[in-house]
Amino acid sequence: MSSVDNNFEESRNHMDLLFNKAKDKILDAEDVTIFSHTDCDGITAGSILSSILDKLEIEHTVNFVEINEVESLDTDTDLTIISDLGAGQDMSNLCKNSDSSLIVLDHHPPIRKLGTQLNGDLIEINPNYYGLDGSYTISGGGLSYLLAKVFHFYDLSWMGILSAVGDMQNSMTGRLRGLNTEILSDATEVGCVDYENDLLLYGRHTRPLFIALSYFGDIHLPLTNNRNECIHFLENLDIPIKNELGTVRYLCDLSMDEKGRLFNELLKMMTREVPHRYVKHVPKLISGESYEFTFEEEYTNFRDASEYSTVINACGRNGRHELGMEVIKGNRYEIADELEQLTKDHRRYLAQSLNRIQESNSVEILDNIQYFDGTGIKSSVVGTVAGMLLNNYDWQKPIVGYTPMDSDEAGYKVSLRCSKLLAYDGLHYGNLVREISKKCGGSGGGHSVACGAYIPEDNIEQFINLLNSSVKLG
Ligand SMILES: [Mn+2]
Repeated sequence: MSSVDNNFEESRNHMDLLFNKAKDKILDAEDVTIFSHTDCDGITAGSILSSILDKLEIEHTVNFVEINEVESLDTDTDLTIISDLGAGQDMSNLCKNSDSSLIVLDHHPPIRKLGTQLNGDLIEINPNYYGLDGSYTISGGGLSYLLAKVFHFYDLSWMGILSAVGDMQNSMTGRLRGLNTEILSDATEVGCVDYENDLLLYGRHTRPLFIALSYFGDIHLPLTNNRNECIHFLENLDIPIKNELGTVRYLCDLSMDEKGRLFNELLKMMTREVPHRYVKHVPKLISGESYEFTFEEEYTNFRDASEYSTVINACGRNGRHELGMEVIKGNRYEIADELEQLTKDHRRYLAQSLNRIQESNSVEILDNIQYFDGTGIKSSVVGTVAGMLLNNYDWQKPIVGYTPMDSDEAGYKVSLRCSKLLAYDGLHYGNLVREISKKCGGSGGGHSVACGAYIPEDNIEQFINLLNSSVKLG
């Protein structure tokens, strides 16, 4: 079977057939090796797979790896499962003889045809085989949950939501779509996830409302980085910034009525700030679904899916993937201090990096893009820093940051971030960066509004110039 099947029901059934085959492989295995990606989706996928095997009491190890490491991986266990990676890589090494079995659960574009066999047994499950776009219909962790589902482990469904949000699958429309909605309905049925229409302010449970508002949006507003202005703005809307007991209020404390007033006022303000062609997209920037884990305490980093994904990303970007996995698997008590220190250090590091770039005035503005040399910033966070800089500069141009790679290899890690509004113009920056990085002897890709590449040391200037000349702004 290699043809693309557009009938959703049939596609879903075929995927389930493969998930059941994978289930049999797992039940037959004495020991299993899991490889997963190092980002939030990958860490969550690894946590789901590990939770499945824990429940089945099957011995296993979990390893978090980068894309460029995949082709040289090796194991001696009966079964290997690779998640959030593998579709785009040569798997013959992990599936080299008749006693080896490999399950690939990836949502990235596949290089093999559906049903390809290698020397060992290969089960590859990928939404793209069925014409379903893996960048918003399901994540690596989502596929891992669908595997958990054939064992009836519905209690892991919330992790599928965490991985989808961590993978920004809801970023363009503000809500989860495709197979993600199946996971969402499982999760609401079990009662571990609640979702509602909400304002898209980051920090629903942990950032005082007026501060959340000062960071709002990927375009520059009169409110941007101006806490006093935000306090005035809320006062004028008759939205108290403190409750009767004098403690500060968070977005999660607002009534629907208050949220409605805030939505209308933000809509007016943003409509004034953006060029006319973007006006119709503005509501999508302000409102969308929020996802909450009902079993987590309110006012913590773990209640809101998007805040939770920040914690997991902080672990991943500091090379502490196993810590992120322990958090997700619920072994939080033993690691609480370590985790708090890590997130604190991470926040401080980001703030320092941001200040350094701003104080040294190192953002260069070209015709169609803006960029900075982020040498000295860890390559794992250069994209986060770029995103934080965006609304302080010209939000109508994508911003690109680069820094030497953390590893010994010579070359630059490049990250691009842009306002969602630019993506609504129809240019997919992830695809553009993929093409241009290839021309420069590197590799790259990613989402439309957040993507990256590896570029050989001598070609960074060529990359910047090619990108600048390929972007045509409206
Ligand atoms: Mn992913």
